[in-house]
Amino acid sequence: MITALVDITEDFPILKRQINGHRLVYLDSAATSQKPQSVIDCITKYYENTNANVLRSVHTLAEEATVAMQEAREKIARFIHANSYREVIFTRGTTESLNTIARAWGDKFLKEGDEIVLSPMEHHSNIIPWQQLAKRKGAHLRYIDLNKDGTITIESVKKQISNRTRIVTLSAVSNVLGTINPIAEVAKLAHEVGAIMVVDGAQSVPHQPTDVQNLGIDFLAFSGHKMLGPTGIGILWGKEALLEASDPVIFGGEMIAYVDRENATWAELPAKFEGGTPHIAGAIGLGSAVDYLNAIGMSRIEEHSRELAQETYQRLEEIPGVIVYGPPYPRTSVVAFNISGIHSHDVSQVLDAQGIAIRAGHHCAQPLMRWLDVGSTARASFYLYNSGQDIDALVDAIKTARRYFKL
Ligand code: 7TS
Repeated sequence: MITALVDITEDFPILKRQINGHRLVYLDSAATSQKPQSVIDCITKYYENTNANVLRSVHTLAEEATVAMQEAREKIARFIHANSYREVIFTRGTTESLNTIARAWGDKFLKEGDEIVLSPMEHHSNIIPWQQLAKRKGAHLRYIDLNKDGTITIESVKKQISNRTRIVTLSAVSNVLGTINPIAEVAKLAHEVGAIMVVDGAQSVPHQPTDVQNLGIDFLAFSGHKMLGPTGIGILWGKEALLEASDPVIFGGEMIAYVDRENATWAELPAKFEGGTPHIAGAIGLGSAVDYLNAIGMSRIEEHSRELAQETYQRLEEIPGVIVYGPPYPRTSVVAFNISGIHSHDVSQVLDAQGIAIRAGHHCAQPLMRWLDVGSTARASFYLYNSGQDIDALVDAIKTARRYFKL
């Protein structure tokens, strides 16, 4: 039996809740993770003791807040093996990070006729910014073919990459299929033709060790709220030289070096990309989440997320009438499925009545839904507080749902 990696009742107050008379079984961490007490306390303590704006005033509180935010930034830089804290930019999350890359690098360097290579398994936030960029520039999108099981092969990537490719962008882990994509190999192919490699790490950074040097990538986007941190904070990491070469996209306070009536020059990294008062409590809270993840160990978390997803895949596939999407192995953290004869929203509702929280819908991946030839799926997603007991609860509830719908 797979056991949770953490003491759930000690560390995750929300998991003590009863939902509709049942123990809460939270299987929606791909949408957002729950938060440990230490992160909640860190945010409260910040507002109780330290709250002030950063990088501006020189009083004690302002200095403490500035130092705390800088410490969080450095922690996050170490967590992903960035060369420097200057490469770590605070954003609102993955969506804002990807949009920023498309604007900051894309608007400056993409030209008419250039190509952007991506996959049909991407989340909308790793499709639409590129669609819009392509429209602005007269560039083209090229989609990598998926295998029947939803995986991609290097051969299928090679087919789309050419000397017209300027950007290759790929999620490291799919939020629907649970596939783990060969990022380092794809990055090499991108670099061979002089393209940049962008990675959507929304579902990978929370679940496996991330080393941007080893991956050999150029930009990485991820969200704090999917890795035990607060909502409204995320990271854009980019190679320093590329960030230096790119233009800022949000103009205003604290992102400038010099301003006169007609012109302005930009601040050093990372401030250049952080116009306006940042989400200070969020940044510090994310630093605290990184401490918590480090204390458990990302390798252990990786093993746990894979075990849970792989076992769930097997268990669901054994239930008559259940269709599971994506490969059985290797996979991590998410398992999307349908029960034939029941709409995924009804599945979700019947499960909720038994205290089980899953997501149903298109998961912000409509091109992938079309590729799967379904309107929607149900999806169970896991994290370090889940256990084999939660899989048992899910399996039992699905069996109950089938009986309820007389299937
Ligand atoms: N990319 C991937 C792969 C994602 O899974 C998500 C969010 C995003 C980008 C966007 O992240 P955000 O923090 O900017 O919103 N995915 C999901 C999901 O699967 N269910 O709800 C949100």
